[in-house]
Amino acid sequence: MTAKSTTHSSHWGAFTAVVQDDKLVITPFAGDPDPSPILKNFENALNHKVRIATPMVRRGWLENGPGPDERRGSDEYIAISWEEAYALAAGELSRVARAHGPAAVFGGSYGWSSAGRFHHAQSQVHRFLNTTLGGYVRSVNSYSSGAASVILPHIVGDMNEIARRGVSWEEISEHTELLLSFGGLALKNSQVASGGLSEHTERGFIHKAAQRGTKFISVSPLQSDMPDEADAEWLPIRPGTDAALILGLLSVLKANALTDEDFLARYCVGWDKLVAYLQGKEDGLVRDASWAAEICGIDAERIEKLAVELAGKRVMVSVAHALQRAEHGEQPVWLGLVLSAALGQPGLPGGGYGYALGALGHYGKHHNRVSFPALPQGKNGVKDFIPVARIADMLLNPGQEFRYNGQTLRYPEIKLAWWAGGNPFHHHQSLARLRQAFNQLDTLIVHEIAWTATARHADIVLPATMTLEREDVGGAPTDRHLIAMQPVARPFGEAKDDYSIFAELAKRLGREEAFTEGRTARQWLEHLYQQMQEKCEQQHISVPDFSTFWEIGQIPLPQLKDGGRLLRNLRLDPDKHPLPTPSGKIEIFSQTIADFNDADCPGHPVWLEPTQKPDDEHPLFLIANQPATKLHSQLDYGHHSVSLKRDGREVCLMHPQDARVRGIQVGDTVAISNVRGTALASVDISEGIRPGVVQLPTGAWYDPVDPQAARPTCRHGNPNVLTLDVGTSSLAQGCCGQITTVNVARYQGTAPAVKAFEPPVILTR
Ligand SMILES: Nc1nc2c(c(=O)[nH]1)N[C@H]1C(S)=C(S)[C@@H](COP(=O)(O)OP(=O)(O)OC[C@H]3O[C@@H](n4cnc5c(=O)[nH]c(N)nc54)[C@H](O)[C@@H]3O)O[C@H]1N2
Ligand SMILES: Nc1nc2c(c(=O)[nH]1)N[C@H]1C(S)=C(S)[C@@H](COP(=O)(O)OP(=O)(O)OC[C@H]3O[C@@H](n4cnc5c(=O)[nH]c(N)nc54)[C@H](O)[C@@H]3O)O[C@H]1N2
Ligand SMILES: [Mo]
Repeated sequence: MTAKSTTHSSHWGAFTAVVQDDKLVITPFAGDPDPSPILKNFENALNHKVRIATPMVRRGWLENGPGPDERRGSDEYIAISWEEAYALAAGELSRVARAHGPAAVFGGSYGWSSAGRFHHAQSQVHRFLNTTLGGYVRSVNSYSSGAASVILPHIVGDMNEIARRGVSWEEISEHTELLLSFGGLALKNSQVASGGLSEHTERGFIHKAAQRGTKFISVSPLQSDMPDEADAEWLPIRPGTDAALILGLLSVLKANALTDEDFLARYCVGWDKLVAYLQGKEDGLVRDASWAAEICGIDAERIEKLAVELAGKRVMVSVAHALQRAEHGEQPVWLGLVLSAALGQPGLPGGGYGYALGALGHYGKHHNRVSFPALPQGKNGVKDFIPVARIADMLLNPGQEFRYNGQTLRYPEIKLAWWAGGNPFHHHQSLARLRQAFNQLDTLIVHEIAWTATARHADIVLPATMTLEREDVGGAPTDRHLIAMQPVARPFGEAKDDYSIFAELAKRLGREEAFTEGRTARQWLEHLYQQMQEKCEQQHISVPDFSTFWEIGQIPLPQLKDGGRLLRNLRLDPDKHPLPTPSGKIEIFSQTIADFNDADCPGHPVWLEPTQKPDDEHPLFLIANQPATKLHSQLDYGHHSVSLKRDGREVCLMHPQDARVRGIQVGDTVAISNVRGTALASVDISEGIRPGVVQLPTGAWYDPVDPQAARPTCRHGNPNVLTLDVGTSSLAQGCCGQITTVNVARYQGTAPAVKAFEPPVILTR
């Protein structure tokens, strides 16, 4: 008998899967024009030795009870039964809640988990803590767009409207004459979208636009950030200096009377204040092309020429998420908008500002008229929160004040953290500091599919099923297909899905009904589907019933073509469609932000010198960007990810000049170091990176030689041992993981073997 092929979905694409002769065979969704190679990471994932088979408790925690402990990250684990695990976890949660209240529980649980919308682990944690404890300390914003999501509402009124609901690829391919991209439009990034994507269309649209005559210009330290199809001009900028470049461009436009003064007067406020700053009216410093060239490393003549080239054309300006994941990351986001406004482009077909276009497969897509509902999370009665990337600050400095979006807030005192569906030892900066922070906790509880570094720091580890082992519904508001995610394999070992784990825990806390509402996982899927069906009916959209949907595996959903509507409507009638900003216009100057009085984010965009700049000891910039071979740290042990490592290590990229002076050759192992630690990586050498810059993608599982070291060495190549754990500014407190400074040297002797995918020592009783 041949096994039945099932439909499924992931953040990197929809597919069908079947187990044949004990091998998992994955076939991309038939309608996908450009499927992602990341699908191959599933092939060996189901039974990999690094998966977690049973619940585990950390030895030090079991022996000594809850409390701060330096052994987290290097301790042994004891395999226990589910009954024991439920008793320990429910007991500890009750203890902490009784002794300290729900405001001592951190449930932010940031992370991408898997594509299924019901088993979305982070939503499950939130619902569990709300329904059992009445709340928890949460986190706001994201590692993706920490700075942008705070600044954009102030200056244009809404982030979503100019990012996910921005000008569409379709419109760009038909109308745009020049696409000026800061940070590129890498296809490695747009192959991913949360909730899944059934069609990868970016390559096709970029090709179509280029064929029609769109000129692409990529401002980025890495040439490969722009796909070959764009046939782009590459301006290799010094990392972290785009704000200065844009100020220079604005100066040239103004000096040559190339700005659209009508647009600036009608639809914007504060241009005069920015002009005064450009001309040095406040401080005598003129921010012209030569000033900018000095900072950003692009010739003054090229800056002058670029400004002139932009004027009078249908121009789209895009700014990648990456630029704002750095000190003062708010500024390039603000200035990208100002540049498009100075050119008079917002609201014109194929023109204006596309924040994060190309960074994810959601952007530039049309929106579904109706989307699949999210799992309701209940009500959180705790008011304390942190900007998501301030986790280590919170754990290390309880009670300390911090600034955020004009407010002065205080870090709560956390005793217990609960994490499911995220990997802080992937996503956070300065990992030695993060370890110190987690060591302050009484208890860390983690649900994971495999022994990530986060699981290795947990006190109670609960083994979760991976997506292929359960049923769910995959879909994104920007994807034309809703996918029935049918199980392909039985759960690994004793793994259970996050919902079942929480349902059992809720039962022990006397809150089962509140958490489950009496539904099994399948009944929740039917319930959520039915809600969508009702919304469809109201809009006269016909969709089949749940059982038919499940049988056929996928259904198409009708879409709206309303991308870019916010600025188009503003242009149509600013009185009828004012922006949701205080002035109703684009805020080149924001009185609100000015009144916050934070020197690191004043009332109009500025160039502020970062602390992270090369010096004698750290002569090179490090770019720590998204990995091409996987999503974040997920399935790093998968075939595709492993096949592109070398000696089991992540590969970094250097310019030939930088390699030559250090005696480094392709394939050498190098030590990338700074005051915070060292990452070992294998080297590739290419002219496609700006001299003075090294690139090491994120995603290699943290694998410290000595986990307790103050300056750890990661033998696998995780760049977050090196990155700096500070907020972007007092305004947004976003993550600054993208850029730091380092030294690079050839590794002398035999480099230690990578052990990231070997489980910790497990004792059985
Ligand atoms: N230096 C630097 N750092 C960065 C960035 C950068 O540019 N530079 N980028 C940042 C960005 S934009 C982001 S979004 C973050 C991403 O950070 P994360 O979202 O935390 O990274 P993931 O690897 O996706 O973590 C998801 C985890 O959930 C687990 N998982 C998957 N499915 C399930 C499930 O069903 N149940 C449970 N319980 N677990 C599951 C996976 O095994 C994995 O460990 O990283 C950030 N970190
Ligand atoms: N394959 C894959 N795709 C992904 C992800 C993944 O993990 N894997 N993660 C997804 C997620 S959650 C997010 S938020 C997005 C993130 O989207 P981004 O943050 O935009 O992605 P990155 O790859 O980190 O950065 C894009 C490029 O910006 C360039 N860059 C870095 N610093 C600067 C700078 O100062 N100036 C300029 N001009 N350019 C700079 C780098 O060369 C880098 O390759 O990606 C998504 N897509
Ligand atoms: Mo992200």
